[in-house]
Parts: sequence; structure tokens; C-alpha cells
Amino acid sequence: MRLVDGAQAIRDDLPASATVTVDIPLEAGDSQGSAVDRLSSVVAVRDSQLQALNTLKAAGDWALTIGGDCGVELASIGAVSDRDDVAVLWFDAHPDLHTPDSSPSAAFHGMVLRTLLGDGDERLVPATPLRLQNVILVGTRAFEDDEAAYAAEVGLRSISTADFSAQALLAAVEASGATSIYVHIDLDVLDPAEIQGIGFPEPFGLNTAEVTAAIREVKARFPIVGAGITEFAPASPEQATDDLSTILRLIGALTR
Ligand SMILES: [Mn+2]
Repeated sequence: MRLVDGAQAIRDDLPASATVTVDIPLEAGDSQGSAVDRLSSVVAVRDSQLQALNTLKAAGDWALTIGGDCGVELASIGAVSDRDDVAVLWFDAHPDLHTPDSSPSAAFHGMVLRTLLGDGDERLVPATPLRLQNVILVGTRAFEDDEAAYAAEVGLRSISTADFSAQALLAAVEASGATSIYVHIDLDVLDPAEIQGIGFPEPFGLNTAEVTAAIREVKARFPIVGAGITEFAPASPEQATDDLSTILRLIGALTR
């Protein structure tokens, strides 16, 4: 429930007229014989999100999706995965590159990027998966062995925390050949000193000021076609209040 509390806390600080709430199933869901925990819920949430995204698209708007865990990107990135012109900037301490076979937890949020790249349960893989060359890992620093092996094998583009800069990001988007961007931000890409309300903190992360400055610089050259902010899971209302200024700075960089 902490993820629900986090999403609601963010929503309460956004203009109601610009906000669409996507209801999620209250029941836990069923794996339906797969190695993906709660697969039926993942499918139901994806389909509800796609409906909302299509409505916005028809109105000529792009969407900033507020999670939820990283699983919400299945719909939000999946809605643009067929576009060669979109680079996905994956700001996340974790690469989320597990397959159902390699995942130690069976939790879908650790498989979502790999699923978007075409490897995963057939009920979840998009009709046209993302192209490897369009994905850029940013600040990703907690790989499990199978994920590291895959990323090395396919040569996934990556910008480490130490190498992070607006220039590095611009160069990576240019190298991908894309002309627009989707920006995924799992809040755990930030250093744990910057944010408290996350479930899987990893040391040596990015700071909010460098992330917002880089996003502003990149989006001045490459328009944003979608974005997501995920994994806000405050332990208490006080913690939510403390973190909201950080989250609102990220939202401001993406949207203004
Ligand atoms: Mn993460």
C-alpha cells in the first residue's frame, strides 16, 4: 500500500484538471501459471493505462505517468515502443532486465525493461518491442548477474553515475539516432541522501539538481513524448511531505 500512498501524495500536489487517475485492481492477482507474480493484475493495469493514454494521445497530449512501481512503464513505454525516433532514458538504480526465468523474486517490476525489449511472458511483450539502440541506462548501478550479462552481451548503452552529465546524455541520444525522448525516472536513481520514501535504496546515486538540469538541457533539443516517475513509497505522511519538493522539482523539469 505504500506505493498507493505515494501516488496519491503526488497527485494531491498536481492540478486536478491535468490529472487522470487510473484505478488498479484491489485484489492481489494471479500468476496464471507463469513465472510472473500477479500476472493478471499486471495485464489489467496495463490495459487500463493504455485506455487512458490513448485518450490523451487523441487529444494531442503526452502523459507523465506517476507510479506505482516500475511495472507501469509496460504501458507507458509500450505505447511508444514501435517508434524508432524515441530514445528511452532509463533513470533507475536498477536495470529491470530480468526474464521470468532469471528473476529471483518473480516480481514484474524487475522484468519490465527486458519485457519491453522483447524477452518476457508473451502476454506482456509489446507487439513491436523497443530497439536496443534506443535504450540508454542512466545512473544504473545495481545489476544482478543475469542482468549484467545480458546488458554486456547486447551492448546496452549506459551512463554511470560517475560519468553523468547533460553532455553525456545528449551524446547518447544523438548516438541512438532518435529525435525525441521518453524519460523514465525511478526515484531510486537519486542518492539516498536526496529521498527517503523508496523501497530499494542504493548508495552513490545522482543528485536532484544535476538530474533536473540535464533533463532541461536534453529536452531543449529532443522533445519529450512521454515520461514516468515510479517507486515512490513513503513510510509516513511526514516522509511524503519531505520528499514531495524533490519530486515536484523533477516534475517541473519534465513539464515546464
Ligand atoms: Mn529501481
